[in-house]
Amino acid sequence: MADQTPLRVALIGTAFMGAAHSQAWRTAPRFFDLPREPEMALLVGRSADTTAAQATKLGWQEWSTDWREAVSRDDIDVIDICTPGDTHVEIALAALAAGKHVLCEKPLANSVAEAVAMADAAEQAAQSGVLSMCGFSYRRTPALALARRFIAEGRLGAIRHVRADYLQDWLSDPAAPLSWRLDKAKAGSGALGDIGAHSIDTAQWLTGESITEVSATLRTFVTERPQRGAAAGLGGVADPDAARGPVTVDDAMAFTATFSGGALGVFEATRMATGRRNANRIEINGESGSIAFDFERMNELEYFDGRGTDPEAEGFRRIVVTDPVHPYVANWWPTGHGLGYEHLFTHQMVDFVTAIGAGTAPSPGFGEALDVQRVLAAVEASAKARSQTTPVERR
Ligand code: SOE
Repeated sequence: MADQTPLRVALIGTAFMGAAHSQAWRTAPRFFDLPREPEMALLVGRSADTTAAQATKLGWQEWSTDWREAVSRDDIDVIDICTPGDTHVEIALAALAAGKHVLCEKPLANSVAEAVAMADAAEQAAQSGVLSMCGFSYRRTPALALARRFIAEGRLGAIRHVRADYLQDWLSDPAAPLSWRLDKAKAGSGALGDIGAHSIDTAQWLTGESITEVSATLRTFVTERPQRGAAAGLGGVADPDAARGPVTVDDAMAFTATFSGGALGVFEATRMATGRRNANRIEINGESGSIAFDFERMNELEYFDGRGTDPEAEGFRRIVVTDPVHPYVANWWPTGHGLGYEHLFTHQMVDFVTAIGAGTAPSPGFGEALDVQRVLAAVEASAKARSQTTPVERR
């Protein structure tokens, strides 16, 4: 008989992702039938004051400032890692060794070596039924899940072009402060790993193909910034009196790629595209059709069916992805009422808990997340080598 005991969760991290995951753990069992009911047992953070306040606000039973407590307690089943990348490997390895299921935020780690260690540990733990997943949350956007279904059904035919650009602007202002996302030691990389990793994962997941080679450029436009004062929004507010410090990651990246099926990929990610708030966009052109998506219009998917019999009426059509026939949508609102960013995380918990209940591997597992990590590393290596750069001749 299926295990119907509650699934007791400890979440590590109290900031943006900690809050997003908290609402998801709370909401998932209220809107979806889950094999086990998640219980929000323990919230872990660095500062006692902040963690206590967030635990009350977000609905956690207990709080702690020591993640090792979460890993060593017998009454915890899941460790949910929402901390900066430099801490992922240590927490994940300890949690897997203690027999806890692990959900880890993206990118999986700060280096390929760390990601390999995590993927190996996850593979070994899976043999005793301990499961792990990486939080590439955009996979849970109904419109993208629909796009994947279309591609898997063969509607687009062989894929020729993948064009993915993830554009944000929260670092456009040179006075925006330093935060951990600008520190290579903590974040691993900048726009590349923070948001480019989403595009890489989405592209490989949608097409079912992997990126086999890249040619890349990384750019840092603002090399020094004021130190962070108070927390607010994504990066916090600058402390006007503090000394400035170095930005050690990329502000923007661009690369071309080859996919295993032969498609040509063009990727761009930046947190300095003024006016683009969270434009996570992807367009895929196949021999018989295309899809196009922009997260700023997340409830819509553009679809071109080139196999039609009416050339006069041919063109992209805008599918409003809010019908019960669409992925994840049936459990929400009446047709046309739309979903938001937070729903991706709710769907992520639904998929994770469903896999735990069924004892099947959740996706993306750490192995798939390692594939993304390898692309991030190749992009950095290519940008450093500049092997493909040819100067333009000028008179
Ligand atoms: C910041 O760029 C950020 O919060 C990313 O870290 C998230 O992964 C993305 O979903 C939104 O933007």
